[in-house]
Amino acid sequence: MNSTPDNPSSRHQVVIIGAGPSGLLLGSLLHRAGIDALILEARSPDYVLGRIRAGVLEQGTVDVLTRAGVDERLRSEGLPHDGFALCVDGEVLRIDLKALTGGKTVTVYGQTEVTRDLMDQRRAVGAASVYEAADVAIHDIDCPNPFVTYVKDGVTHRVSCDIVVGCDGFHGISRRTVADKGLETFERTYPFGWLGILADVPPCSHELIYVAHERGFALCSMRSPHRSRYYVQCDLSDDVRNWSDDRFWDELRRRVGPAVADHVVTGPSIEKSIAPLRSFVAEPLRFGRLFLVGDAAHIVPPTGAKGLNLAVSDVQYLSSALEEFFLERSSAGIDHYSAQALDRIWKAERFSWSMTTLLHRFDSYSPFEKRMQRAEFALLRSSQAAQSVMAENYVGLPI
Ligand code: RFL
Ligand code: PHB
Repeated sequence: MNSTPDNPSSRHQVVIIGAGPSGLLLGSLLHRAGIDALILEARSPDYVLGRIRAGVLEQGTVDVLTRAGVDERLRSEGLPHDGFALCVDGEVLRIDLKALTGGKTVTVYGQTEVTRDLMDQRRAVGAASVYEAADVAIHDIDCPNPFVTYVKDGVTHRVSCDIVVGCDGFHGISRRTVADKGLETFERTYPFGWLGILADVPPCSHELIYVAHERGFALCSMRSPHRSRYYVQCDLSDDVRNWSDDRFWDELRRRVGPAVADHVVTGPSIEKSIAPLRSFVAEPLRFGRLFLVGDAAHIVPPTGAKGLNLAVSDVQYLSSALEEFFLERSSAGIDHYSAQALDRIWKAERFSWSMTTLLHRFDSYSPFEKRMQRAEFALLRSSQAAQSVMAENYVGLPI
């Protein structure tokens, strides 16, 4: 998988830190434009592919993946969804995405598969990647010739470049590198997590079901007609070891109610994990020659299925800006990147926060706040305008 020479000193136009979906997609779009980028990833390819995360792709995301030339499997295996269901205290409301948005839909296709398709493409074109790169550090971003150092197999490498892009996720080093350079952060943590399981059983419904129940939120999702993804809201302090498969299935069935529970097919889990929920935005997204992209810059709670989709819109904006920079010698695009991406990021943050607030059980809520949650759902049930706003956001705002 490593495809860069063992030379400890090299030069590339762009160094991308992180080979998650953001880094790989940016690498793909730049390669297609003839711009040479090296990707440095801390983990192994198998580790990266082992992370089970997002599952819903907006049409805009599918369009960008198509432009990157990685849409073949997505088109044959992705599941188009015209709507989803909200089930609040036993009452069901279907959000008809297609009717409410004038024909737009979403595609269910796992982040793991997107990453695999991008990795396969990168390997096939022979573009440079270094996996298991340790101690990655970014230097001189205020100069036109920044450089990045890393250690591989005990040897320190130095890569000089024109541009560094931090695609290294929430815990990466890129954002930390600029923490004392005027970076401002905005954050909300939520007092609960999502316990998720993956199981090779058919989904309980052909569409996703988001459930608000007095015992807590639940989500019925899928990866294919034979693979289901389910989540239940859990305590932040909880541990997956407290959750046998039987306990998970029992809890899920209680929350989804009898009508749906009858269709839940149970089976052994093949993955089980707890994810905390967080809203987070860093501003700005550019520091000299360093740009922040995807989870390195922002986090949304998964309730609106926006994390991966936002990463893709960042990549779309930045790849166009870098094409302008390298091919047309214009800085207009890179100067505009931060403001352009943040405009869309904040709208997705708002949507993810509002879906999270609507559907979860907050132990600290007063009776008034609980009535507000109910009133929000009552408005949705009675107002097509309210449903349209939800649908428009769910299918994705324009990129
Ligand atoms: P990623 O996927 O975190 O990839 C970052 C990559 O950078 C590497 N890295 C480093 N490499 C070199 N040097 C360093 N110092 C490095 N530090 C880190 C990491 O190993 C990794 O390979 O960020 P990216 O590419 O921006 O992609 C973003 C998406 O992954 C993310 O938005 C979504 O997965 C968020 N998310 C979900 N989004 C949804 O839309 N629906 C979901 O159901 C959903 N579930 C999730 C999620 C994120 C989770 N995380 C981050 C805890 C569930 C979880 C558990
Ligand atoms: C998923 O299938 O993992 C998934 C789907 C929709 C969400 C979050 C996660 O809102």
